[in-house]
Amino acid sequence: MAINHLKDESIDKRSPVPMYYQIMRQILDKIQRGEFAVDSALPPEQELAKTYKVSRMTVRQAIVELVNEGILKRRKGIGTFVAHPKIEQALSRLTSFTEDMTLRGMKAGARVISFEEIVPETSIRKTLGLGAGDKAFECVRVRLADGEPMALETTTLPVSLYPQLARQDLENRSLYDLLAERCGIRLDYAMQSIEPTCASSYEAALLHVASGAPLLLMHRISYNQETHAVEHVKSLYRGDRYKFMIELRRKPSL
Ligand code: 16G
Repeated sequence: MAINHLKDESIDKRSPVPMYYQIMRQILDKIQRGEFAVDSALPPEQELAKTYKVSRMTVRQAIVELVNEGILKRRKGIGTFVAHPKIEQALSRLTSFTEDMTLRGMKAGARVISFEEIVPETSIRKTLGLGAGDKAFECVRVRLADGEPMALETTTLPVSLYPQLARQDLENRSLYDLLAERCGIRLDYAMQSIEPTCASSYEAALLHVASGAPLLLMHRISYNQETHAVEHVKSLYRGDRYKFMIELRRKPSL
């Protein structure tokens, strides 16, 4: 469904706010008001340029910014569309991907890309409390929500904790369910970092995004009730599909 033609919109050319930025905000506002509906096509650049009385270059810059923020989505050879709102995820609880998706009424999936027994790199070995020659399983999975790739996870698990773990155990299965049911491991807490990064061409192909697209890189180390590290996970979440929420409370004394 195409979006109705824009009404004449005005841009303040003398404002210190760049023109492309003003256009961005106007488009964003239309999306928020539902005037530009999810999945509908944005009017062509030429038409927007005419409406805002600016060059196509300026319009393009506004669109690129909105694409980078995940608000608009380009479909090759078809056009630019209003993207689905990002998945909002709280960072205050230790949950699994499966639990997060189920909570949203989405179906969680996992496609195993590789499953190997390795001697992990030094920093991961130290984190997991492994000795020099100690082995771990390294499993790379693409995590899917209703069949759409959302994240790429590299999970490292000490072999001694999960001796019988096999590749097929992790195909479309929840690791946390498996750890609880089969190994009796109850996770207690985790330390997690989050930082921005860009998709390499390999990661981009697996996540169905453009090479160089923004991603959120996370490292999680999860501990059991005996404070032993039981998993190290490096996750790459799609920046165009995810938004992380943190609740901040002010201390009464402040
Ligand atoms: C989440 C965790 C990941 C964990 C996985 C287990 C982040 C950044 N990562 O994706 O560390 O291994 O859940 O999910 O949140 P599962 O039980 O569905 O396999």
